[in-house]
Amino acid sequence: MRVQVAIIGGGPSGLLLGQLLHKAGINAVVLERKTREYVLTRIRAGVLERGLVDLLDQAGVATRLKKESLTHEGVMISSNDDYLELDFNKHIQQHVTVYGQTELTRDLYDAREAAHAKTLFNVENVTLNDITTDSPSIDCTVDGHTVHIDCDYIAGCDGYHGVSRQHIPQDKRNEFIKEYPFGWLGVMSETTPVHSELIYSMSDRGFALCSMRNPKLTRYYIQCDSKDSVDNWSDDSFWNELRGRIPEEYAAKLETGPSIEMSIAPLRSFVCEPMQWGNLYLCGDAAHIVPPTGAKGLNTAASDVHYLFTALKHRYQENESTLLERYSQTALKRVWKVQRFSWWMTSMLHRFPEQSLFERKLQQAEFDFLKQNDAAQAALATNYVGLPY
Ligand code: FAS
Ligand code: PHB
Repeated sequence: MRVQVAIIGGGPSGLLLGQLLHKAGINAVVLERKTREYVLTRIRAGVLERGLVDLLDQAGVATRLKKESLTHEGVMISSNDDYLELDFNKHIQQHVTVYGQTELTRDLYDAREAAHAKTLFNVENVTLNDITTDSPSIDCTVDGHTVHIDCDYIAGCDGYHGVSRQHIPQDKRNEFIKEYPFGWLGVMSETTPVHSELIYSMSDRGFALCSMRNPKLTRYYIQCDSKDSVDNWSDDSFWNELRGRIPEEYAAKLETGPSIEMSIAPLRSFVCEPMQWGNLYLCGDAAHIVPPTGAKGLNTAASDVHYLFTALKHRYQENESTLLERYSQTALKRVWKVQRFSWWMTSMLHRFPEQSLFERKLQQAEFDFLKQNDAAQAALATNYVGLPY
C-alpha cells in the first residue's frame, strides 16, 4: 500500500488529523491497534476548548456536537464550603463546550467510514522503517497478515503507551516526567448534575470534580491513592466520599445512582522533546501527558493536530517544508504553557500525602487570592478556555 501520510493510532488525534487531511485531498491511512468498538468504550475527556470545536467544524464533523453539546460560560472552584463562581465572560468573553471525547471519537469514525477513508484495525507488530530518509515505511500485521505501507510522512498518534515515540533514538530524546502521588477515581452515572457548571473542589479530604456529559449523564471524580483499586469502592462509598469533598450546599442536593462506569486514571505530567524525528511527527498523548485537572489532554492533542495538518497542507499545496521543519518547536511552545497550567491547577487543588501544614496554608492562600483578585481569575479563565494556537 502507498499513502502520502500514515497515521499510527485511531484515537482523537489520529482520526482528527486523518479527517482534516482527507478534506484537503491528502491521502492517509489510520492504523489502530484495537477495534472501533473497543476505542469507543474508553471514557476520557469532557471539556472542549474553542480551538478543538473549530477544528471539528473545519473537519466537517461538528453537526451532532452543535446539537447535543452544552456551552459553559464559567466554572466553580471551591475550598471546603467556600467557593468562587468564575465567570469566563467577565474576563475574556469566551466559553467552553461540554461534549464527551467518546462522542467526538464516534463522530470522527462515522465521518471516516462515510468518506471510505482507509482504517486498519487490530494492527500489531508496528515497526517504522527509514524514518530519516525520503521514503519511510511501516510494517505491521493485521489479523495475522503482514502489511507494508510506503508513505511520505508518519504521524505518531498512538498515545502514551504507543510505539512511535520509541522510534526517536533514545540518545536524541529528552523525556520530562512528573508522577503525582495520587490518581482519579471516576464514576459515570445517569443522574442529574449537581450544578449547572463544573465544580473543581479542594477539601481537607482531598480533591473532587463534578462534571457531566449532558443534563442526564454525570461524570464525577475523586482523588484517590495512586495504588488504589476500583475493587475497594462501592457506589455508596464513592457517593459518600464525594459528598464529603464538595461544598455542603451542593452535597445536600447531590443526586446519586448506580455507576455505569467506574475507573481509576493515574496522574502524570510528561513531555517528549523533540516531537519529530526525520519524517515522523508525534501528536497528542504520544508526545505529552497532563494531569486532567485543567481539562487539557485532549485539547492539546488538538493543537498539535492543527500545527501538523497546517504544515502538511503547506508542504503538499505550496511544496514548502518550513512549517514541517518547525513543527516540534511550534507545538512545544504551547505544550509547555499547558503543562504549567495543568500542574498549577493540580498543585492548588489536591492534597499531597507528604505535604507540610505550611504547604497546605499556601494552597488555601492560592484559593483566597484567586477568589479576591480579578487578574488571577482572568489568568485562570484565559488558560482554561484555551490559549490561542
Ligand atoms: P489516545 O491514547 O486517546 O489514542 C491513541 C490510540 O492509539 C488508541 O486508540 C490506541 O489503541 C492506539 N494505539 C496505541 N498503540 C498503538 C500501536 N502500536 N499501533 C496502532 N495503534 C496504537 N483528558 C482530559 O482532558 N480529561 C480527562 O478527564 C481525561 N481522562 C483520561 C483518562 C485516561 C485513563 C487516559 C489514558 C487519558 C485521559 N485524558 C483526559 C487524556 C485523553 O483524553 C487524551 O489526551 C486523549 O485521549 C489524547 O488522544 P490521542 O493522542 O489520540 O491518544
Ligand atoms: C470530564 O468531564 O471527564 C472532565 C472534565 C474536566 C476535567 C477533567 C475531566 O478537568
